[in-house]
Amino acid sequence: MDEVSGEPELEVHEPKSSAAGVTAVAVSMRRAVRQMGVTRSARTLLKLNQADGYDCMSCAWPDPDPENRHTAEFCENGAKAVADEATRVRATPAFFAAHSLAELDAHDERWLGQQGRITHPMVKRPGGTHYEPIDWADAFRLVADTLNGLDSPDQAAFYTSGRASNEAAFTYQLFVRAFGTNNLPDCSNMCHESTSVALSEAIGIGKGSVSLHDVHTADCIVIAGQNPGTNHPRMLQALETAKRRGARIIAINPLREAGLVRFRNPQKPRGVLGRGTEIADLHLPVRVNGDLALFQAIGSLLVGWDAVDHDFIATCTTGYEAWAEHVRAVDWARVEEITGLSRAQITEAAEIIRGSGATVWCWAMGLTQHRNAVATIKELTNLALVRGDIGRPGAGLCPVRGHSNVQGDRTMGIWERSPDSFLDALRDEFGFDPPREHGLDTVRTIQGMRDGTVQVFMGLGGNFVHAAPDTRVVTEALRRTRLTVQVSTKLNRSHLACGETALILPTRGRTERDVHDGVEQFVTVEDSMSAVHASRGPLEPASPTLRSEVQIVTGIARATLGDRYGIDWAAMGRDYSVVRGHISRVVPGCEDYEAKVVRPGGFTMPHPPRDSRTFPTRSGKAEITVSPMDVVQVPEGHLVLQTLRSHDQFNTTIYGLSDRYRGVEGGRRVVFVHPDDLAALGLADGDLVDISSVWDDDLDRVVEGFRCIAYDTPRGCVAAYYPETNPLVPLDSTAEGSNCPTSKSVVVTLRRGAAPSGDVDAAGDPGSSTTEDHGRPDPQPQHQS
Ligand SMILES: Nc1nc2c(c(=O)[nH]1)N[C@H]1C(S)=C(S)[C@@H](COP(=O)(O)OP(=O)(O)OC[C@H]3O[C@@H](n4cnc5c(=O)[nH]c(N)nc54)[C@H](O)[C@@H]3O)O[C@H]1N2
Ligand SMILES: Nc1nc2c(c(=O)[nH]1)N[C@H]1C(S)=C(S)[C@@H](COP(=O)(O)OP(=O)(O)OC[C@H]3O[C@@H](n4cnc5c(=O)[nH]c(N)nc54)[C@H](O)[C@@H]3O)O[C@H]1N2
Ligand SMILES: [Mo]
Repeated sequence: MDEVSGEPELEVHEPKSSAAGVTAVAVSMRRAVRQMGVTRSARTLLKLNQADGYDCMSCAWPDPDPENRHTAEFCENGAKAVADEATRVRATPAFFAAHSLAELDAHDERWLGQQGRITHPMVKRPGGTHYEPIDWADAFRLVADTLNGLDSPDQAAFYTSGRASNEAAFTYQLFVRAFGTNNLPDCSNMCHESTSVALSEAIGIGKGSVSLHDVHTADCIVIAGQNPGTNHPRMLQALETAKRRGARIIAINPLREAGLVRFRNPQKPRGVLGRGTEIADLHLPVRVNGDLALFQAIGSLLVGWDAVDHDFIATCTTGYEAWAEHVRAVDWARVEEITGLSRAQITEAAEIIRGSGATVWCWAMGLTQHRNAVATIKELTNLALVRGDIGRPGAGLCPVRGHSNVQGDRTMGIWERSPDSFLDALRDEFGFDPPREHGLDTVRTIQGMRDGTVQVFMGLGGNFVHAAPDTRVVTEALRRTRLTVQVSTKLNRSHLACGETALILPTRGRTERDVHDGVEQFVTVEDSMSAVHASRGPLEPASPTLRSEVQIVTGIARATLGDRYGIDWAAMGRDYSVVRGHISRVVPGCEDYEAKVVRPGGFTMPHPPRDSRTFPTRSGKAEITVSPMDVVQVPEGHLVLQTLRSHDQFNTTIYGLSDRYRGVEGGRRVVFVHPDDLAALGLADGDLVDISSVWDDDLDRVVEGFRCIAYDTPRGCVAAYYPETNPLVPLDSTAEGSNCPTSKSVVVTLRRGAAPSGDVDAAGDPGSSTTEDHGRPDPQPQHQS
């Protein structure tokens, strides 16, 4: 602790060389008991990811078959997510009366989250300084009147965060389309959108093609741009199973992340006590955004060795010849420069792939958030296709999704560009013709609010202000609107970027029971591998006033639309099986939904490439495509910044200040830099710097007071945490084809900064020149390695 400020002090240690193990179990239990108490912790955690329990909200990794689940089928970070939601702390109307908006805005994101569960619907009136309580009926009326007073339904945008259940998502998109717009931006627009676009074009469906069994039985697993030890810890168990069966694992990542190097399985005594399993056989420390070149180089070697699956290529694909010609001609000098890898390292990877009878190809945000992300993912898909790694056991494409139900939300129609077939099915079920013009995605919604064309913003979950790029721009954009509506469990920064009028509609979470008129309701979710199942929370809701997301959405719909089109919103809000009945008739693959979701383990959605090697693309074949080799351009003296997650956060929710595996404790304003880059800039480990990003408009984008950490990252590539660095990501810098913000390749400069004074200015922010970045700079750093 810092004696003056009472804040913990930033400490930097050597990074860890293995993930999980005893510490992980101890940390999760300690956190859970502190927030929930002993009995509540036991009751809650033992139902997590069980067939008769609820689905963990921390990630979309699938559950094993019901018969193969452990008593404790969760990870450290899942336990933190549960403890965070099931906390006994409450943000009541008295709390909001005691704190003005300006006061709340002076606190950091972690403090906001620590104020506990919001208990009552709250409103900020025009000109108001505080949130005050409002009745549910009045809140719904307020939303309805504002929406109905717009000149056009397209002046409203309806955001979804990927935690919403299928039932909430389905009713929400139905309401939005019945209201008359396709403005359905979602967190996926900032996440795996590049994946959805690339896979839809290449294989005809935007989803991964593997099951958990495929991962267990693969010969080789490629993990590109993903940090499973922190973000999908239960994946490590699957990797360990695969390793024991002899799989070889290639990690492609600028950083040597602990979970990729070694894993100590806390579920097994051997894992707890022993040295653990070596996870990666080969780690390729690729330079940020070097993957496209790397995959083309691997392709070049495979073609040169004739190590491709000619039968599969001939029967199932198009475009092979053009691609083979393109990759045969790769310029190796350029490949080595772009990737920072030697030809020998790349050859070693290609040899492992050549020797593998079945490869699973995994990726996450390290591939999706670059300007050329769609091309990069198509190139990875090319490798899977030429190896015939689709639609056979132990092989396939495995985009590892983030939010626990982000994939299900898309299946349910949360998409600003849903295809006509889906809209036709909605029309046939509900008797109205949904709008056909594509709606706004996340980036375009922000542009619309900024430019005044979007007047109402509603968020079904999430924390738009801190999740979106260009924090200052998005804050100001939201403040220009007439009405902001946030359906939330806990306080976050987005509640402080208010429209003229602002509503907080508090909701029940996954951990909580949902009983209407004495009948217990359940919801359904879909994981990263297309398995759909039921989820039932065990706890009493945080407050009796709370409503479920389905009740809130149907309540707003009823208030706004009355009985337009004769849609029975009240019935759907009362009994979710009515919603599931509609889902079964609208969503392909969900026939007989009610019966299938209650089976233990649920059911798996159809996936033509996986199930029968059929490809619903334009050509009817899987499309092997040619992309020019390119990379983000970094001018002399500049660096490329990737923004990533620490081990102690869930997206914008900051649980604590311990990024244990990377050796950072007690603070988050740090930037990881190669020691030679530090030296070249005249800096040293421990120095404080300001980070500025470079973009061709006139906005100054700077975050201040970041402590440099000399770190094992490729030359020219630096890393810092999201969301503190979101003010640096330019709104207009997005991936070609998917419009996903380029959060993993931001061109920046580092400049020696002034030591923080310790005084907090009016905006509560001593460390940033942008008004919205409220992170306190860490007090005087101390090096301990
Ligand atoms: N505990 C916890 N779990 C989570 C989340 C959380 O915040 N906390 N978030 C959830 C969500 S929504 C998501 S989308 C997922 C995110 O899961 P990840 O994608 O694992 O998340 P990031 O921290 O963004 O990590 C990206 C990884 O990509 C690497 N990387 C960066 N740039 C490049 C590059 O150019 N090439 C390559 N090959 N690698 C690169 C980084 O070093 C890092 O290891 O996790 C989900 N699960
Ligand atoms: N720079 C940078 N920016 C990024 C990323 C990055 O890697 N770098 N990653 C991007 C990615 S992958 C994603 S997915 C987005 C995440 O974007 P979001 O999904 O918008 O953000 P979260 O932080 O997950 O949302 C947290 C809030 O959700 C609310 N909440 C929690 N549980 C519930 C619930 O059950 N119901 C409701 N209604 N609300 C709930 C709480 O109020 C909490 O404050 O951020 C993106 N932004
Ligand atoms: Mo995500």
